[in-house]
Amino acid sequence: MVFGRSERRGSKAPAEPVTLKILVAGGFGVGKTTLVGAVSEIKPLRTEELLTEASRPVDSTRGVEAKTTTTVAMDFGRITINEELVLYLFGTPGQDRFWFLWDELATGALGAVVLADTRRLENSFAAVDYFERRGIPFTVAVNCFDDAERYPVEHVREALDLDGGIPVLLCDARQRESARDVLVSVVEHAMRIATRTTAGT
Ligand SMILES: Nc1nc2c(ncn2[C@@H]2O[C@H](COP(=O)(O)OP(=O)(O)OP(=O)(O)O)[C@@H](O)[C@H]2O)c(=O)[nH]1
Ligand SMILES: [Mg+2]
Repeated sequence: MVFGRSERRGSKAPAEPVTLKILVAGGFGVGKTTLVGAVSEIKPLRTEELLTEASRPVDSTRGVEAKTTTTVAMDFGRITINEELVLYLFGTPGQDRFWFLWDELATGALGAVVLADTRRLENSFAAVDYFERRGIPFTVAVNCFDDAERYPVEHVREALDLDGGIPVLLCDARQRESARDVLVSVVEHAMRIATRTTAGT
């Protein structure tokens, strides 16, 4: 959904950029907060709480043993893609018990990133399913953790049972340029779908 664009008729000032809402989703500990923090040009809003011993059996930190906190509401950030386009980023919580927040966060979103970790691909099944059911365009981005085995994107597409048209990319959620490429892919994919729908194909 396009939040808005205001033309300043009769004024020499440039038009305001289009602002779009993008969700950064995926399973527990795949790097959502990291990605929003890496690309955001404003200090990202975070809602991190300490992981407790009691949550260990439920939320496996296998592969991300250094992780001590988890998102309990959302991450928020902003990135200017160019003078015409600004993205507002909403990172979802990863733990299953916060699913009830997703509908609120997804309202008005143009599209989404589903981050995945190939060591725990099953953690991102639910996010793929969520966006498919609601018809929200998404790109799958494999966050390449240093000690994770690398797989070709076509293997990931097969494992997640994705349609051929859904973009699948490899990324490093810690790197600004890499995270930016993922967001541009979401916008391009959503625009392609919108154009097809408008053309009635
Ligand atoms: N090596 C490596 N570590 C990463 C990468 N991305 C994130 N991490 C680390 O992995 C851990 C999990 O990252 P978060 O960004 O908190 O993950 P999240 O998806 O927001 O987690 P939840 O909100 O709890 O679901 C953190 O300790 C990060 O420092 C990456 O690309 N490579
Ligand atoms: Mg998080």
